[in-house]
Amino acid sequence: MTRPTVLIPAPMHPSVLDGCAERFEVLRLWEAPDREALLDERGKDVRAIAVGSHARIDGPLLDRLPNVGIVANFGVGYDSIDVDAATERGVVVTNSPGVLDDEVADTALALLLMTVRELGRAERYLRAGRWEAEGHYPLTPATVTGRRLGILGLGRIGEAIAQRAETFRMTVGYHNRSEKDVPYRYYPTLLEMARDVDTLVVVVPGNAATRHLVDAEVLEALGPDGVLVNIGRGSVVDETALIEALRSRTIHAAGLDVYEEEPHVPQELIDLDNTVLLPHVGSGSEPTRRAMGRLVLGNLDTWFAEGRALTPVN
Ligand code: NAP
Ligand code: 8YV
Repeated sequence: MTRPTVLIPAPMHPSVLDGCAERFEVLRLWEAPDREALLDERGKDVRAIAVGSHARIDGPLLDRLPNVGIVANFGVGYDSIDVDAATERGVVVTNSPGVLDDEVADTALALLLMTVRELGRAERYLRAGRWEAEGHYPLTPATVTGRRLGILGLGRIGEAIAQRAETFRMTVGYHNRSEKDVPYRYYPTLLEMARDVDTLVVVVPGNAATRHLVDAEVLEALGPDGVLVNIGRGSVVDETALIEALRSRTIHAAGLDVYEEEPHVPQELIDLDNTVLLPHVGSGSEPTRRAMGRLVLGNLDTWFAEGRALTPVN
């Protein structure tokens, strides 16, 4: 029996590459000497796409793959996929929700602790021999216990962050488009929440509706004790406004895992001493990435066996 053909546009976790190779005929587009020729010659054979590394999947690409039925994304965020274009062409898009919530929430809390308690800087101080030469690292002006946390995007990951924040004795509020049945204060607007909290954690999806939701006005409302953590998507925060707010101490500090133009990180953010910058590692452990990979393979298996997907988004 011939095996279905799956297109993989960009490198993915080895567990997905190996799993696909066991099940399907795989076209590894990024390794093709002539990608256009591969798409021209084999496009009509492709029945599924497995995609990671935030590779762009759009209408013009889908038009070259007339028999594709499913795009299985490695990641819960699917902002690199034009879902409307997929839906118009009858293509199902899937993501990998749920299996990474704890990892990403842990990273968000780590980022908050590192930012408020300056732990990265303190470690660099020790490694540079300055403890012995100059004495104790300066006391941090702020502390984590008792902070007033506002979560922009109380979804799966947001709730895992809220649970952790409670154990740090923070008060928790949130802003979503709709109120949830949770024991946290709901703010109908982001601005109202920013005025009321001193810590803003961003964990909404990146899309046209969330683009630059965190702008100069929101940062001003967060205020001089304010700490911003972005573990969601870079596009949600106006990076130019953030740099200015950090430089002028309109807010106290920021801890970031995601950026507007990844992997580019503006030099201004790197030069500032009130930033903690991680290279999009929120879900980046082997166990969690393997769990995400199993969901990608599970979606493909279920699609080919039963004509349905496990975690469709359209
Ligand atoms: P989720 O369960 O769908 O939660 C998203 C939340 O955002 C929902 O509660 C939703 O509530 C709210 N929301 C959506 N659009 C909004 C808007 N325009 N204004 C205000 N609130 C809005 O998603 P999740 O699994 O928690 O993941 C969230 C995002 O985290 C992903 O999309 C991804 O971009 C990011 N992420 C990053 C990493 C990393 O490595 N840094 C890892 C995983 C995920 P309403 O629908 O009521 O508005
Ligand atoms: C990964 C993520 O960095 O799930 C997401 O939305 O941002 C992260 O888990 C990514 O998707 C893997 O390429």
